[in-house]
Amino acid sequence: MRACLRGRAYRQRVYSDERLKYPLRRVGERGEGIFESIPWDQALEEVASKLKNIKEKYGNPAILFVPGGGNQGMLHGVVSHALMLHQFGGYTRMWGAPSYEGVLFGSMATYGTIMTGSAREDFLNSKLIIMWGWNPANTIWDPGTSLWIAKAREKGIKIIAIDPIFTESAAILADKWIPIRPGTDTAMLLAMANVIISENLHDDAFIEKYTIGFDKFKDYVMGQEDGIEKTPEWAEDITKVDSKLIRNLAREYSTKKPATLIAGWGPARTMFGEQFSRTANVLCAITGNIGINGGYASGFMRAYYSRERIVTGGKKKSGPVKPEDEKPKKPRIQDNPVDFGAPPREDSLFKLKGGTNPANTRIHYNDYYNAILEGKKGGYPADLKMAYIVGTNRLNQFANVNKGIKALKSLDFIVAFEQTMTPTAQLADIVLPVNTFMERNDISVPWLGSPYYIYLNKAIDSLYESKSDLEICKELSKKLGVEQSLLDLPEEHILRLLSAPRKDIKNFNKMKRDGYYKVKVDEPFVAFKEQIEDFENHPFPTLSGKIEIYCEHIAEKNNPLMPPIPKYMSHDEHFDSPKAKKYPLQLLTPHNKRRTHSTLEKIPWLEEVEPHHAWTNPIDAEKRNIKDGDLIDIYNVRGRIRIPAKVTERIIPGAICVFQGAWYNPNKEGIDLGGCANVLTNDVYSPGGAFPLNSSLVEIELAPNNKKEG
Ligand SMILES: Nc1nc2c(c(=O)[nH]1)N[C@H]1C(S)=C(S)[C@@H](COP(=O)(O)OP(=O)(O)OC[C@H]3O[C@@H](n4cnc5c(=O)[nH]c(N)nc54)[C@H](O)[C@@H]3O)O[C@H]1N2
Ligand SMILES: Nc1nc2c(c(=O)[nH]1)N[C@H]1C(S)=C(S)[C@@H](COP(=O)(O)OP(=O)(O)OC[C@H]3O[C@@H](n4cnc5c(=O)[nH]c(N)nc54)[C@H](O)[C@@H]3O)O[C@H]1N2
Ligand SMILES: [Mo]
Repeated sequence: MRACLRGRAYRQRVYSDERLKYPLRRVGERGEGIFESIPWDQALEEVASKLKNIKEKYGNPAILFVPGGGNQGMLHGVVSHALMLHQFGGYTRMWGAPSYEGVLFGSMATYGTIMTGSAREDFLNSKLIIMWGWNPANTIWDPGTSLWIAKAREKGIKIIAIDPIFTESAAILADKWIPIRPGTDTAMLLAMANVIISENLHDDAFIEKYTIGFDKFKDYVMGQEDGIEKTPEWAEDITKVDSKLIRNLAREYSTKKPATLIAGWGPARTMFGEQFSRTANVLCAITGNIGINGGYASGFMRAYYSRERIVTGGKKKSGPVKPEDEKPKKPRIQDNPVDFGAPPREDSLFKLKGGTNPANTRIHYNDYYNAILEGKKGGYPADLKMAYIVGTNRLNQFANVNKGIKALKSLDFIVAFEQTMTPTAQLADIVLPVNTFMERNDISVPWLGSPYYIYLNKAIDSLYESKSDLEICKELSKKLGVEQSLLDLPEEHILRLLSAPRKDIKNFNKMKRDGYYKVKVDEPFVAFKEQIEDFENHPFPTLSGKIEIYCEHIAEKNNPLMPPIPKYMSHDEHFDSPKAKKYPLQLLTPHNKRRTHSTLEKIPWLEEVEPHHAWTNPIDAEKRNIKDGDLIDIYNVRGRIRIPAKVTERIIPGAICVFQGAWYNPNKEGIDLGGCANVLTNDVYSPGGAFPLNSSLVEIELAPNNKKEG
């Protein structure tokens, strides 16, 4: 394992002047950014008294917990705060993960599980690898991913990248780049299915034995259902991908068995993103590429790193489970008392364990500004009075920043636990300095399919007056008068307790000594091997026990925008919507190599890596008289940002790319000179829960005077 460029630059962040040094209290107007430093005890006293007052006056649901992914360890960050607040009676929480909600829905609907990935080593058994909206050279995914793809390429395995952007992965890992119009991938996948079915290239025996609903899908794909056959020619108009190319790729994918189709999370971070994910899963199924070495089921793409923990399938485990309706015996991180007894949301896949995220919560994470602004009158479950913000630059990282400012300003109280003065923290009443993972002990757990636990041992003492989340919660608990049986223990003791249920960690002391622990496996994991090899004893964990091309659970919802078989649909921020006349460009907001979201902004070494520019194709630039390096405005009804243009053929015409994570920094007219993508994105969500952060229409123009300000 090697650190990525962000890991290597992290030391500059630890010692950065941007670090918060003392507890701060707002003195100016909210958002003005004027604070005074105050002693810790006083700051925590104030937070505790606000929490108690609001609880007394309005009840726990008036407290909105706003957690984020700033810390990925087992203990610090969100975990400590959630455990404490549960003992305090809970809070209103939100459902939906921006990373993957559409993919989660698609994975659950098709397979009934998120454990659908395979070990990276297995790439070497494939004959063709399609990276569909996936850029691991930049986003890493788990350590070793790029290395294994590079090894596959060395071995002569053909690798194709399908992405509106010529990404780092397309450039260095792939043999071929297929540019595609954003948000239209489902149409291309359907056209591939059309070719495969028309030319009888599908795997009949596999379909018959392991899937349900193929006939209904076939009717749709062949045009029986709606009179439109989903041919490559039909898809060419929509996707801008040559029909011959679609036809050839369909033939190649279905005949070069085994083949790997990796349907990424980026194309699913769109309106109807769940349809993309489901259609890709269906393509894997009808070609029989599931449960075999060198094949790939796509889906959520989580892989087991330990044979012991394989729980998919098995007669007892599959089938419906009860919604979360009982109070558990011991406090657990996921158990928020405010949610106990709440019935599952109608639109969720609540009959499937893990089918939604989580099923008994009412406010979608991308809808919470409306929830704050409208409260119970607007049909939301609570009138929200305070925001408790931990480990997230929420304002910057979620859609519709301008609405967010209005919503956050309307609250009675905001506390943020942060390391730097982010645009979100700027809006808080109290900002508390948290230390970094270099200044405390924690354990990071494997992401998706990696076999590595990493012991994040404390390297230096806390800088300035910063404290760890655990230390803060220990003190705040006392002031709140809540009993903390778990949090009161010493840090290492808690870590031992939290890692105990993870049977993969066979030797805690060894992990601590070596700094990491690699889980040993007999053979690299391949999802659904048991199902395919011994179906009688290992049904799929869906309601039918089979791969669901048609999902009855979804059919029951009777929602045309959530069809029981996957479909291609347009929406009002799509290239063909009436809005596109005024705002003709499709905005992409992917993850950038020089930041982790908004973390690591303002780190000199990383600033050198790539300036924050808007990527625009020469065809679009020329029409608007924009030259490389010109300062441009990117705008729509939600707002306006001003950054330089990078005119490049690395992006398909009609699309524009503003990497997410740059810090919101408005001038006096409210134009964002920082180039925060979420000034332009829409705070709505797809019927399956996907965050449409890659589905916004915008227009661009030269900035007045074309000179840099601010
Ligand atoms: N460097 C870096 N790495 C990270 C992160 C980071 O911030 N920085 N964040 C981490 C986190 S939390 C997550 S969730 C993951 C996210 O990982 P991903 O979701 O995979 O990352 P993205 O870059 O958003 O999207 C991947 C690709 O999808 C493409 N894409 C977007 N829309 C479409 C579309 O409509 N069609 C097609 N075909 N392609 C499309 C983008 O151009 C991009 O190249 O990354 C993780 N890794
Ligand atoms: N337009 C657009 N927006 C996106 C995305 C996209 O693709 N497009 N991707 C989305 C995705 S996938 C994700 S996961 C989100 C991520 O969004 P966020 O979870 O908000 O991630 P960051 O911006 O990295 O903010 C994390 C914050 O946590 C702080 N922090 C770090 N460590 C700790 C700690 O130990 N304790 C505490 N209390 N704080 C800490 C950091 O200083 C930082 O400010 O962004 C989403 N936003
Ligand atoms: Mo994410």
